[in-house]
Formats: sequence, C-alpha cells, structure tokens
Amino acid sequence: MTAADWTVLTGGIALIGWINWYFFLARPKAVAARSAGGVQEVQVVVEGGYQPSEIRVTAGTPVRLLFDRRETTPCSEEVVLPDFGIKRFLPARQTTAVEFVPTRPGRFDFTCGMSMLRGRITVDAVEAR
Ligand SMILES: [Cu+2]
Repeated sequence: MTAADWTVLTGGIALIGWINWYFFLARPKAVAARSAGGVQEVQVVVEGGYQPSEIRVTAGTPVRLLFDRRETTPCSEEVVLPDFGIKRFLPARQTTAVEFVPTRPGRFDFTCGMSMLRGRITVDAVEAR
C-alpha cells in the first residue's frame, strides 16, 4: 500500500471511531437545576433542540422549566413531558414556564410534538444529594 492508501485507511478508521463515539457514547453533561424559592428552576433554550438537553433535579420538590423558544420553526412549537401528563404550546420568542413535581426518581424524556427534539430529566432520590 502507498502512503496515500494508509492515510485514507487510518483517516477512515478514525472517522468511524469518532462517529460511534459521537452518536452512541457521548452524552451531554447534565445541568443541575438551581433552587429558587423552593422551586428547582432550569432555563432551557429551544433552538434546533433543547439546551441543556440533560437536566438533573431532585424528587419531591417542584420543578420549573423555563422554555426560552428562540425560533419559529413549527417543529419545536410544542413540548411534551408524557410522564407528567404535560403538553404545552411554546410561543415563539417567548419564555414559557412548565411546572410539575417529580414524585419519584427516574429518567423522564421530554420531546417536541413529533418526538424529534429530545431532552431528558433525571430525577434523583432526595438522599442522593
Ligand atoms: Cu418536532
């Protein structure tokens, strides 16, 4: 094999490794809610996805997610938290508060109306903190 062959081969292997890491292993770091007057509050920017998309809260304390929607694409106009029975319209260029009380620990996904944009709320048991 020539040097060019080796370059292509190792480049290809590196790319495959990176793709596997990116899509299957790398999870964004969870953002812990901050406490504001007895409420666990997190601001979530809605723009082509949810930022942060991984949120950590503690069970038993009310949670307030402030969805700051910075786009007009119909995809993100609705946010759904199926485990908490929440389906909310998010007006464009506004912040919409979604409140609920996580009663038990676990992992709970939230999505847009078509389940394309995804985020996850990890609820820790009180003792875990
Ligand atoms: Cu969508």
